[in-house]
Amino acid sequence: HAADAHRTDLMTITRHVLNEQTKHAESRGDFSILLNHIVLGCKFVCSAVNKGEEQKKLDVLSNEVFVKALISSGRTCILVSEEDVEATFVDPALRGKYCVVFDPLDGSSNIDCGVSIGTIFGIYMVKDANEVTINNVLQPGKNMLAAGYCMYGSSCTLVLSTGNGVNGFTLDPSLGEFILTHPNIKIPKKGKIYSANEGNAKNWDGPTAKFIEKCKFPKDGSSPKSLRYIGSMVADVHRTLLYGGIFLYPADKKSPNGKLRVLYEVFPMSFLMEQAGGQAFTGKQRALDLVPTKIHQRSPIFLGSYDDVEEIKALYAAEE
Ligand code: AHM
Ligand code: MG
Repeated sequence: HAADAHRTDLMTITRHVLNEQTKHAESRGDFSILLNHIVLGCKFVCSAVNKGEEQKKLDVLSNEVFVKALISSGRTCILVSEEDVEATFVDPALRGKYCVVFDPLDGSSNIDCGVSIGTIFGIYMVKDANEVTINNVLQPGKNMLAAGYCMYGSSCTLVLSTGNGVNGFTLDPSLGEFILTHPNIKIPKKGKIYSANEGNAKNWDGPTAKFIEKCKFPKDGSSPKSLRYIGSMVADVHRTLLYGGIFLYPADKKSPNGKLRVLYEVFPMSFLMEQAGGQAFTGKQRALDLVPTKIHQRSPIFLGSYDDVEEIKALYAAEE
């Protein structure tokens, strides 16, 4: 049976990445090795999360796991983690050409009640291997070579883009392998869901408030959108990617830069959205054009279906 043949011809994430890399003649497999180490970190954290450890422990453990996995790949030179105040400069003897920015366990305030949480990562190439400075990770998101997240939920799902579309892999626990289950993910052009912390509405600016009002009370005869908000970015973005719609963490009077971090939250998710045919906007510009000046910088973010992001862009443009 053709179907059976398909089921036994598994496209693992390793096989997928190796296939993609062989398209580049100059590739020496460094990227595949780096990714294998990231995948190992994801498997480790997935198993720890499933054992039900407490938040505090899991936060620290996940960071340790990823820092060690990345350094031991021998392919990294600078690491930026949400958990560490300063960037880590890899010992010259273990250095490689990639810079990795990551949030080892995002949404960790949700752990103790069992809501999905995840790891988010982005990968840059060092500009000049002889001059490893912090500027290598203060590059706009559009310079990322790859980005992805791993969601620890009812199943463990890894979504990855190496700049050539978006693919989703599900961990098969019996094999210990991520198998391609969602090839070439495209976000619906327009969605029926909006996702925001409406508890902040009192402090929103005009365009954000107008946008959400339109979601609830559309004046063009269309149906109101549904609200879905988990409060765990990986889960909210994952749903947005698969079902369409918009996810926003806007600026407000108290937090003029929003809440989410540019390097390891906003950029990787924006990269994936664009690669899936959606858009990501900061309220001022295309998110991936932003040039960060600090590693833990924050930015407002609106991302999701192409048409839905167009609407918020129009509202901000009308304000100027
Ligand atoms: P964290 O890094 O402290 O976990 O915060 C990031 C999380 C995101 O996962 C989520 O999108 C956001 O915070 C939710 O914030 P809020 O609780 O203000 O709605
Ligand atoms: Mg976070």
